[in-house]
Amino acid sequence: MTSATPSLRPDLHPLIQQLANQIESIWQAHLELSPYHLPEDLGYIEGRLEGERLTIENRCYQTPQFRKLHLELAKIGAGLDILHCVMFPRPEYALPMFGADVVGGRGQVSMAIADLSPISGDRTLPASYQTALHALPAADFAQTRTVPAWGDIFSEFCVLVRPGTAEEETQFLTKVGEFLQVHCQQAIATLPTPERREEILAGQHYYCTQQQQNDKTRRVLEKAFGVEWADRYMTTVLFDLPSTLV
Ligand code: BLA
Repeated sequence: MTSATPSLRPDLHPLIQQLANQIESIWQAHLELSPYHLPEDLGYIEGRLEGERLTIENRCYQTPQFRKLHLELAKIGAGLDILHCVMFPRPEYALPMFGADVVGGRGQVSMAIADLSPISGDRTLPASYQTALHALPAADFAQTRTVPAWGDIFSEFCVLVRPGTAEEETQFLTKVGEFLQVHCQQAIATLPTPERREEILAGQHYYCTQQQQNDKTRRVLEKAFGVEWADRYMTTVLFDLPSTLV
């Protein structure tokens, strides 16, 4: 899956480059990827934030189990590098939402989060996920970060940290790899449950509306592209609500 668009990757923090490569190679190894088309002006975007250049690069795929796999890389001036990734299951599959966000730059990562977030009516992960996730080696980070108020969507397995050393950056990379291996293996073994569609859609709606309340993301996008553009981007690209008609 190569593309002719310019790539931000070599300019980004090494952890972000490694995560991006790992995410795409696990997707390619486990899932049947086909293209997913974003609104045409939103694939590769350039703006300006307080005189600094903001560049966003999006990669999107779909698969039989996932309506959208989204990997986004962004660079703001020389100091801020971002990786954002969400896997949106199709509403026929009672699968959790995988999400990751890493914010870094100038040699340091200030925030790294990865989770498999439940979307079922009782807000718990499927039993098979719980078993697989409990069996993973425990990660140990010196600095965990406080979950913001809108973060009630995250599971007990959520890793939200400020990795302080190269060893902790590697640990985060490993944890994301483990989450993705579990998720892809579980997803391809899961049968569709169309009778749970309403419940699944409601869970995905709640996840997206909570994520849309992340003021830190919104502020960065508003400063670079304006209030209306930021709102459109957050609600149609980052956290679009699945249509109830599809
Ligand atoms: C935090 N997200 C942040 C921060 C910035 C962004 C600047 C603050 C970093 C810090 O405090 O050190 C910015 N993130 C962006 C931008 C984009 C982006 C501009 O993705 C896109 C262009 N966010 C997600 C996903 C999750 C997520 C999928 O996109 C989780 C699965 C979480 N981001 C998340 C959380 C915080 C954050 C929990 C910390 C929020 C806080 O402390 O208030």
